[in-house]
This record gives sequence, C-alpha cells and structure tokens, in this order.
Amino acid sequence: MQLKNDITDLVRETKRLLDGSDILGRQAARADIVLKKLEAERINIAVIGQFKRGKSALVNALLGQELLPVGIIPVTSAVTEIHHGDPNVAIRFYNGLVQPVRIEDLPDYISEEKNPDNRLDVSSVRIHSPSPFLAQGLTLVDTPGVGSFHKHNTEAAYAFVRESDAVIFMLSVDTPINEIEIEFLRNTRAFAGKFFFVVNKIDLVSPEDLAAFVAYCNDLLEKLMETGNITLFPVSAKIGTGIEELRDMLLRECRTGLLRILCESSRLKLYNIIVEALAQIELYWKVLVMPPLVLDRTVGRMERELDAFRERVSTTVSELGADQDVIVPGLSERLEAELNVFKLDLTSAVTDTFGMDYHYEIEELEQDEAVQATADLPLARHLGEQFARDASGILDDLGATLNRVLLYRNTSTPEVVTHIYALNRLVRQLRRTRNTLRHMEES
Ligand SMILES: Nc1nc2c(ncn2[C@@H]2O[C@H](COP(=O)(O)OP(=O)(O)O)[C@@H](O)[C@H]2O)c(=O)[nH]1
Ligand SMILES: [Mg+2]
Repeated sequence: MQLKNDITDLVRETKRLLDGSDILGRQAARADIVLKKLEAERINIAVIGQFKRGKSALVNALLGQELLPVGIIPVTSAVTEIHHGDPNVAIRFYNGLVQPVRIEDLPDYISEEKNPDNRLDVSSVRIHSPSPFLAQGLTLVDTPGVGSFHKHNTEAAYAFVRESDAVIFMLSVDTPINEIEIEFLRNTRAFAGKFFFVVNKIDLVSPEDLAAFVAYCNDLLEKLMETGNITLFPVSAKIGTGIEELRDMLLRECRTGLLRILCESSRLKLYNIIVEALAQIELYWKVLVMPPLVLDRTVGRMERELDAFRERVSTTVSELGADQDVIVPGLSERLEAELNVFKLDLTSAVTDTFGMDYHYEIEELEQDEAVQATADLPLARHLGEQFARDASGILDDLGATLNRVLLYRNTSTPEVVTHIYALNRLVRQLRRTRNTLRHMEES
C-alpha cells in the first residue's frame, strides 16, 4: 500500500531528525513507537468513557472471557492492555519492574480498595489472552475512566488516547453525555484514527427510550465530531445483546480497514509529535535568549541539583547495603529499579529548572521466575560500584548535554552561529513535513 510506505518514510525521516537533536528525545521516542506499530501492522483500540459505564464488562464480553474485574473503583492512571498470546498477566510498576501475577490477584493491584492512591506505584497491566478476537492484529486497552472523581484518571485517559489508533467510546443509557465527556471528545478527536461509539446497559430501558437516547446521542456526537457519519452500537455487556454484531463489525473493520486506520492514526500522531517538537524548540529559544543573569542563576540551580543527585548515589548504595562484601539476592534488580527512579527524578529536575522536557528511556525489568543459585551472585559491593558508575555516567552525560545546549555561553561566535543555523534548518524541515502531513488529509 503506497500510503503506508509514504507515511513510514516520513516517520523514519522525522525520527532521524529528532534523534540528531539533544532536546527532542521524548519526541524521538514517540516517533519510534509509531514506526514499530507501522512495521508490525497492529493497532490498539482503547476503551474510553466515564467510570461505571461498563468498559471492563464490555472488554470481557468482546473477549468472551471473564478476564477483568467489573464494578471495582479503578486506581488512577493504570491502563490494562490485552494482547494476543498464551495466557499470562503481568503488572508493570513505575520503576520499570514487571511482575507476573495470577489473574485472580489482579484487583489487588488495580482497584482503589486494595491499592489506595496507587500506593504500589502500578503504571500499567499487560495481559495476554488466546481469544480469537485478538488474533487479527488487535490489542484492546481498558482505561480507568474519564472524569471520575480522580483528576488523574482523566489525564491518564488523555495520555492513552494519544497513543491509541482507534477508540471505543462508551456511553450508557443510565446517564446522558456530560460536559467532561464532551470536553474529552473535543480534545481527543484529533488523535485517534477512528472512533466507535457504544451505548451500553440497554437491558435497563424500553425500546422506545433507547431509540430516543440513541437519536439524542447521534445528534450531539455528529456536531461534536464534525462528521455526518456517526454509528452508535447499542449493547448490553451484561446480558450480551448486540455484542456479536459489535464484535463482527470490529473484526470486519480490522480486516478491511486495518491499514487505513493505522495510516491515519500514524499520520495524526506524527503531526502531533512535530507540533510538540516545534514547541520544545521554541522553549529552547527562550532559554537561549534569557538575560545572562537569569541564565546564570538557572544554570547555577541545575548544578546544585546535579550535586544533590551525586550525593544521592552514595546514599542509595549505603542504604541498600551495596557497599559490603556480602551476597544479597535480588539486589541487582533493586539497583536497576533505583536507576530508573533516578532517571525519572532527573527528568523532573531538568523540566522544572529549564521549563523544557528531557527524556530517558525507562528500561523494563522482567522478573525472573527461576530463583538464581546464590553462589552465582556477585558481591553487593561490586553491584554497588556498577550502580555508582552508571548513575555518575548519566549525570556526566546530562552535564555535557546541557553545556552543549547552552554552548553559546562560553564558546566562540562561529560555533554559536553554526548551532543556530542547524536549529533553523531543523525547524524548516519539521515544518515542511508538518505541511505534507496536513496535505495528505485533504487528498
Ligand atoms: N444493567 C447493566 N449493568 C451493567 C452492564 N455493563 C456493566 N454493568 C454494570 O455496571 C457496573 C460498572 O461496570 P464496569 O465494567 O466495572 O464499568 P467501568 O468502570 O466502565 O469499567 C458494574 O456493576 C456492572 O455490573 C450492562 O450492560 N447492563
Ligand atoms: Mg473498569
């Protein structure tokens, strides 16, 4: 398909441009995700909607399996991805650790009741299921909910739609569409390649009331999405009405329209990545033209932050006992997780100080189920030294990057001119791609 090749080329070229810059790591990482999805020809469908609409119940109904807990109050920000494959469930934590669990223990991690305020720091759940529904290139994503009493839930849902290719937006007959949902749709319609609207809980109303509700939603959504072409799917996730039709339609769309949805979604995402990169460059210009006194203060603050991080390395080593000649099982993983947390905190420090994003890859640490023979483990001191080397390396790299970014402070004019020239060129190239992407929509 020519369109797919064109988009893939644009994503690849943009990623190359972004990789060449010190300040666009986050956007480069997002471009890489888009590229990988294009290569794998898989799309993910996020189920979005307000808390209690029956999202989890719908996912179960589509899969034909009681996989997800229903009726729980979900924890903030943890989405659940369901991929095709041999059955297993793994919890991902913010520090990068990935822990396999039994399906019946899932509520311990993703319900507010068992994990209040997400004390366990769960970032997401990854489930594999052999359900034939997923076999054609689909991944389903269950989300905590838009506009429930946790503000963070909405933010998580926003973040997720940005990375989704298609969205199933859940409404239910027991409550009309509210302001928060309207706002949400308005802000996200530019991100997903395709929206499907589902009206759930139709077992609760008479056919006449259902018809009236569907007509009302249809009107509202056509205006909101700026299209005369909205299809609503009335279902009951509980008793199964309409599920077969919805499933068939999704699979049909997927068979005939997967590449189209994938291309459209990749186009929208790349467009958004470029907009974000241009905004980031603009912030960087602001730093460059800061009055020298303000800049000196800012740089001084960052240097003090970096010193504090250097101290933290030795504290971490002694607190974890990683400075002793003993063998501590599990220490290696804990230090790796510490390193991830270190990177996350460093990111916030740079962002707070300069007002610019900074990005680190957070490595996933799959937990090995087989317990290693203790005799094979290195001494704690060796692991601690390795950790200190890695952490210092990260700080040195960041210091060098900041010096390079702020180079005009202490180097010669020709270098500054070259730097500014390169930056201008990058902006021009990004704008050109942005315009090409805009044209693709019109054609
Ligand atoms: N009557 C009825 N109740 C439903 C239906 N689907 C879900 N529910 C109920 O609605 C509540 C919320 O469902 P859940 O899937 O957890 O909603 P979520 O918060 O959107 O994931 C639960 O008590 C479900 O039993 C339905 O089709 N009909
Ligand atoms: Mg749910």
